[in-house]
Formats: sequence, structure tokens, C-alpha cells
Amino acid sequence: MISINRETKETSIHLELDMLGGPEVSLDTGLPFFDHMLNAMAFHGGFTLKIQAKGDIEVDPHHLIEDTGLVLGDALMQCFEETGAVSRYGHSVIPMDDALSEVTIDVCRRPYLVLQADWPQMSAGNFDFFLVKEFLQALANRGGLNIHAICRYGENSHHMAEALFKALGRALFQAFKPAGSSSSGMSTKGMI
Ligand SMILES: [Mn+2]
Repeated sequence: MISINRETKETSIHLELDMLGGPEVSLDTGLPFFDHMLNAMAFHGGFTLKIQAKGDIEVDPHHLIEDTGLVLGDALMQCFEETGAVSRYGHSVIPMDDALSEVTIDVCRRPYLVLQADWPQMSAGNFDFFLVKEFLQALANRGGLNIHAICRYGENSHHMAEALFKALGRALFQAFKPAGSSSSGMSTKGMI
């Protein structure tokens, strides 16, 4: 189990992550829709994620969502360094009613985010769908991840985002599975 505490003047985040621990999820970020998305990610990814976060969400949820992405990215980087050899690639396509979303990941220490999503509605509750990009960018930067997140189509932003977070969970689970003694998951360069 990886455990991280991060405190700044804007946010305070405690996160526990175990990619091999089974789907045990406990979330309290103070943002119910964001909790709903993180729960979809971890539950369908099948890993253990516990987050308690407080922040200046009355100013703007931006800081809290970005910082949660940073801390989850740090935890994944730690997981990569502790595991030594991870499977490296992960890919998942998930439907939800009208929406179809996909995520492809490379654990490669070369942070890069591609997000394609035309949100039909701009927000759900006090959650602005533009914040999905802030979360994923922070996750990519700190996790050393190449993330391609594509909402292929959909009529309902909630469904598109929820399918995207489920696909993210599944892709992360695949990518962070230990590669074992085989070097096939690493790199032709011999190291990542
Ligand atoms: Mn939902």
C-alpha cells in the first residue's frame, strides 16, 4: 500500500493506493461528482484507492481536482519505481448508454496528455467538465504517463466522463500489472 500526505495552503490530501489490492474504494473530496468519477475509476479498475481531501473548493474546485491528480500521479510513479517492471501499456474502451469513451496509457516517464472530448453540457452539479483535463494533465505529469483519453461520442457529458474514468481505471490496472521476470513489458532500450 502506498500512502501519501500532501499539504499546501490550498489543499490537504491523504491518499492510499494499492494497484493489486482489489476494489476497495473510500473517497471524500468534498466534491460528490468528482468522488463519483474516482469511484468509477477505482472500482472498475479493480484497485484499492482511498482519498481524503480538503481544499478551497468554495473558491473554485480547480485546485483540489488538480492536486488530487498530482498526488495520484505521485503514487503511481512510486508504484512504478517499487514494482520495477510494469506491463507498461493499458487500453480500455467503455460504453455507457449513449457514450463511448476510451483510454490508452503508456507508463514511460514521458508525460503527455491527449484529451478529445466535446462536452455537450458544460457541468454537472458544481463540477465543470473542463476540470477533467486538469486532473488528467496533473496525473500524466506526475505519473510519467502518456495518456490518450478520447470521448468518441455521446449526448450526455456525465455518461461520457463516467465511461472515460472507468476506461482510465481499467487501462491503469493493465499498465501497472507487474511484468514479472519477463522483460517484454519494458523497453527495447533495456530500461524505461
Ligand atoms: Mn453516474
